[in-house]
Amino acid sequence: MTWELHSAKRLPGGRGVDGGSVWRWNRTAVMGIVNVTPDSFSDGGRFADATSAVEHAGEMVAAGAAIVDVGGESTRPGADPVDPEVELSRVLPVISALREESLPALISVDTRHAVVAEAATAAGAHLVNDVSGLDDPDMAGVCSRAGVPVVVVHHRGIPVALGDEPEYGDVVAEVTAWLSDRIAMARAAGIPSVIADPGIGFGKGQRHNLAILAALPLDVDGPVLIGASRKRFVGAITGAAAAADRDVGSAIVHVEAARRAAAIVRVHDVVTQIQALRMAAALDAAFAAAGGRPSS
Ligand code: PMM
Repeated sequence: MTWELHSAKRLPGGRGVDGGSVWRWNRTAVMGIVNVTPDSFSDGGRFADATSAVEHAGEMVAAGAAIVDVGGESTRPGADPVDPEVELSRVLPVISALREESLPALISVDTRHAVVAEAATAAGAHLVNDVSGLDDPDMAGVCSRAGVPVVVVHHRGIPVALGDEPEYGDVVAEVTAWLSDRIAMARAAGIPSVIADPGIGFGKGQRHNLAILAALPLDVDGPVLIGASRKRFVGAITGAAAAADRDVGSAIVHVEAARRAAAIVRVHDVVTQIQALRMAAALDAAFAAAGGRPSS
């Protein structure tokens, strides 16, 4: 499997074309999460100041992350929306510092606000990770003008309703159709590449999350990103009440997503995830050589 991202900007590790670049990869890439927020549900605000966020990003890249995702707004259930000015004051120093260090990884900005995406891409972010999937009417234009790829995330209600469990008729069909619409919208606006994310946990309960994972690879035109890291359904299934204790369960979800052609997995614990992906790839190769995996 080979995926590619196109950008008008130079991408670290990308091949230069027409002033821009193409970034190709053929093993599931790991995106490391850098939450520059005081109230993150998953890492409790440990990286809320720019210095520790930059250090943490560097460690994740050293451990094998190909992308670092810098976010300044918490999407945990019950979180208050953050003013874009505040969000910018959190993410810009981190993005600028990472660019100054010439970090050998793509820098993504996790935001649903076009003004934040605009300033972040001007400061050097290579990718926009939009958890609202282009809901902001200015977002598609901003990403198109910046010439950067975008991640569109399926959601129902951000951020306050994140924990709610809405009704779906056929969750896989509805999420797939919605993603296809947003991909078409992004392409029509001139965004060079689009990554589709079914939004694990975004207005979805355990059965919805599991149904989506079981339906991978989704029938969408483009690379798929899965972000299950430390989410509530992982805690519910494994019995790990504290978010920080959910890394093994999260890694297993992402290994299975990788087996089903997820192009990117978004994680907090890069070390555990990289080990799990490497081990799974070696075992899959060994099982294939021995005649396939046993069926259960
Ligand atoms: N989840 C969160 C935030 N950003 N972005 C993408 N593309 N996919 C996700 O599943 C996703 C995201 C919420 O989790 P966090 O607060 O631990 O970052």
